[in-house]
Order: sequence, then structure tokens, then C-alpha cells
Amino acid sequence: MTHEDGTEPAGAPVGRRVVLAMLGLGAAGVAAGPWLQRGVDAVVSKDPTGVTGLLPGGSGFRYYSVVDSVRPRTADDYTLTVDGLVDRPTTYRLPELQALPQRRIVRDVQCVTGWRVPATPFEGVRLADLLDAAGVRDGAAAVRFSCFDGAYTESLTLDQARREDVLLALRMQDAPVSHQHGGPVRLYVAPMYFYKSAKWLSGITLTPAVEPGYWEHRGYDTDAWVGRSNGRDDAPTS
Ligand SMILES: Nc1nc2c(c(=O)[nH]1)N[C@H]1C(S)=C(S)[C@@H](COP(=O)(O)O)O[C@H]1N2
Ligand SMILES: [Mo]
Repeated sequence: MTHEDGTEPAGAPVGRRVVLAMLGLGAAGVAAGPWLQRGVDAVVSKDPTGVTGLLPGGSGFRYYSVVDSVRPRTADDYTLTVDGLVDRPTTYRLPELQALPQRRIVRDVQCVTGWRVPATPFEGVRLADLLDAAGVRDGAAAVRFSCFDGAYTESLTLDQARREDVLLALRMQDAPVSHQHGGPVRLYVAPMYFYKSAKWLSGITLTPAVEPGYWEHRGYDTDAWVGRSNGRDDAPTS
């Protein structure tokens, strides 16, 4: 086996296995990773077209977590901290994030391992808005994301982080982001493979350089543009 989910999904085209093997993703770091797939989504978004049948198991999302369990957070105890190379370090609570202007984006979700969920709505606060509010200092060139699962990390360059299609998502599939999908707040990086969209987001830190995230330490690209990175996935993309 060679990739992110620690398994070789049934029906995975040989081509992808070969490509991933060539990328060296079968390295021991992956095999040893504390990987768990959380099972298949039980509550799938309404899908009149039946396109979720594209996915293994005929369902919508898979749940992914690199740790066994994550203690849920609610509006009572959720906080999101913006710090590092900023003029005004800030800690937000959920109602404060909910009160900010929200943007809605509907794109395909694409996991680098090949599964895809078409036309999935996400809504939330533009990361660019929080960066502006914090006042990014000279010398900052990247953003590091941390998660209250205590394990996962991600990163973006400052230019990527400022894109219009990068959100702190409060809603997904027209409902609050569920705990299993990384709520109450997850990152949503629309133009990149879904591993960039860190779940259970708790920290945003401005740094002088990109610090590779969890999967990037295990062989995946930090610039994870859909269709242009990791030797590409094998599913069509929008
Ligand atoms: N904190 C955290 N974020 C994460 C992950 C994870 O394991 N932990 N997995 C990533 C990967 S590989 C994918 S495909 C998506 C899966 O999101 P979902 O569980 O909502 O389908 O979350 C990404 N963000
Ligand atoms: Mo993924």
C-alpha cells in the first residue's frame, strides 16, 4: 500500500498505484502513521443526481482523521487563535466568526487518493479577512495551521492564504460543519486537494517560511493544486 489513507481502495487503477509508488509514498513514514479512516459518511447530502455513486461505497464523504478520537468542541469552548508575525494577535470565539461576512463556494471536493464529491457547498470567513484584521507583518511569507486534534498541521504561502477561495469554513453541505468533518471550524482550500483543508482548526500562525504539514512530511506536495500536483489524482476535476 502506498498512500494517504493507509489502504489501497478497491478498484484503484493500477496507474495511480504506480505513480504513487514512483513518488515514494510507500515510505515507512506512511505505513507507520497512526492512520484511521473513520468510516463512510452516514448522513450524505441530498443528491438528486446520484453522483455520489462515484465514490467507493456509494456514499458521500469519507471521514479522515490521523488520530483515534478528537474531543468535540462547541461554541462554549471553541477558540481560534491568530498569532505569529502579526501586529494584533487575536483569539476568536465561534459567535465572533459567525458575525463576520460569510462567503459561499460550491466546488468539487477532491481527495488526492481519488475519491471526489461533486459540487459541495462550503461557507465561512475568508482567511484573507482574518489576516487583514490581524495585520500581517513584514517578514511573514507563510501561514501555519494547527488543529485541536493535537496532531494535524497544514500550511500555505501567504499568497495562497489570501486567495478568495480559501475559507475558514463554518458550514459544509448547507449545515454547520459536523464534528466528524472537522467542526466547528475547518479550513477549506478550494483549489487544492482536500488534505490541505485542515479539520478542527485551532490556530493560524504567520511564519517566515512554509512549514510542511502532516502529509507533506510523508511525501505529498505542499503546493497541492488539484490536477497539477502529486502526479495528479485519477478522477476528473472541475
Ligand atoms: N485535522 C485533520 N484534518 C484533516 C485530516 C486529518 O486527518 N486531520 N485529513 C485530511 C484529508 S487527507 C482529507 S481527504 C480531508 C477529509 O475530510 P473529511 O473527513 O471531512 O471527509 O481532511 C483533511 N484534513
Ligand atoms: Mo485526503
